[in-house]
Amino acid sequence: MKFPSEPFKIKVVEPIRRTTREERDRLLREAGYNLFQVPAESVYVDLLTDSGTSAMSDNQWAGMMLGDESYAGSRNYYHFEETVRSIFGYQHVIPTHQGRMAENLLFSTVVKPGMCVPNNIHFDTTRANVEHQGAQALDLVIKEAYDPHCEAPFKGNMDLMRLEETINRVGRAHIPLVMLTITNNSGGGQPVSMENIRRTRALVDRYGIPLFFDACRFAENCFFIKEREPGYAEKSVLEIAQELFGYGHGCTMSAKKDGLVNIGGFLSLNDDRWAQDITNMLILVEGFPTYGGLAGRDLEAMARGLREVLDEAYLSFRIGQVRYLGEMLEQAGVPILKPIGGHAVYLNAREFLPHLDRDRFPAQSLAVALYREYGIRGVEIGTVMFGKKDAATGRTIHPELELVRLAIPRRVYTNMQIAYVAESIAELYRCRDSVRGLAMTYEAPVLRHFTARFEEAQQPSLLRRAS
Ligand code: P70
Repeated sequence: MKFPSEPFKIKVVEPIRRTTREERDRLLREAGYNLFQVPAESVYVDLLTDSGTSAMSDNQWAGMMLGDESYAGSRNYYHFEETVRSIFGYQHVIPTHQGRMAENLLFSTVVKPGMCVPNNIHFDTTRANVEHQGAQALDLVIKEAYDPHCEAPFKGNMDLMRLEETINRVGRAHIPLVMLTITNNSGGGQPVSMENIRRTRALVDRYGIPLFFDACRFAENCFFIKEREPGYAEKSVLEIAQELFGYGHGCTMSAKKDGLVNIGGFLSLNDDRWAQDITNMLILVEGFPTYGGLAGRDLEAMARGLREVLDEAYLSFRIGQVRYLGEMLEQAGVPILKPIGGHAVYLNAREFLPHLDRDRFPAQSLAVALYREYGIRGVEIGTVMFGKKDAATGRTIHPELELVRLAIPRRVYTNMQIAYVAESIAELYRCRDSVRGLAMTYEAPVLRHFTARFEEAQQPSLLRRAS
């Protein structure tokens, strides 16, 4: 079988509702054509994010019942700490309620105004947290990352020439740490190779700069290393993870992805001084160090999830399911970003809707059409999310790519539902000329994509399907 079938069976089901096209049309108008404003109950297949949307296993739910809700020293914390140490290998383990709090604690402790933090590509919360400290968030990924047709196996890699040039230009004193996001979410869920990580470490060592990972999707990255990098086929994903994290000094993690939980995160590092300062801040803003904004049961679910995510039968199903969607779309001629990412398939909206000018928000228009016609929700990763106004001319500076991300929640949808998504998108592609553009009527000053409002630039499209 080309695509591994599900290595689990379903014990609990959550009903989902089909809506009519008329209903969705009304909901879209009420939501100002912003899919973040559409109630989740009116979505059939929800691919907005893979974050916090995983299905937990019976083993995790059983662990929830063993939650020890003591304020200090809960047994679940010790289990969690031991699990994180055994995979990531860093001395200090600091739980947080989700990833961005780990980022906030780290950056507010070590980043000062005027500094800069290089990364392959910063995710929006890391970028916002770096900038919040008055520092600059620099993206130094290899240039192939911006070519949607380039099939390179490790398009998340750091451009080491640019990294060295940056260190020499701004000076070591202005770079508190270098980060690597695994997998590189903003660049299409692409992995970073072990060789690139090893060489990044060797480079930062010459300047005495610590290397941190944004580890949200570390298991998926390690699985790609096993599949694609010479010398790793015979190693277990756990061994690969241990080697990978061994090249770093610490990591931030949103366990809402590869922790297989609905809420949770952590920060783990070796430096005693940084850990002490971060822990003091944690007590101020998040909670006591043995729970960090979570319940004991959440820590137990996270400890168990971090072990389960390394199961290779799970990972080959997981990566296989995303690939299954991508390959069905490719066969139908739908333009997607290549290679297919670890957690999502990204539709290339400029090629999907070439008749729409970039000021008509092609990726947003495509995401809206997908919801209206089929009840499928993806997320725009294009001008709405990353476009910037040029202060001098008032014109929009567009990001490199105009994408709709279809992020697949872990262990949630069956391959039949994934096939429904592929067939729907193939059908939409056949009538792509009828998709109309949008005009923005409201935008907030920061992170505008969550609350922006739009209106249709022309009459709504009328496709053949009724629901
Ligand atoms: C996503 C979510 C979160 C994230 C991440 C990386 C590489 C840190 C975080 C923050 C966010 C999202 C985007 C669009 C719609 C809904 C949600 N990524 N680093 O889906 O973690 O959310 O726990 O604070 O990808 O990619 P947290």
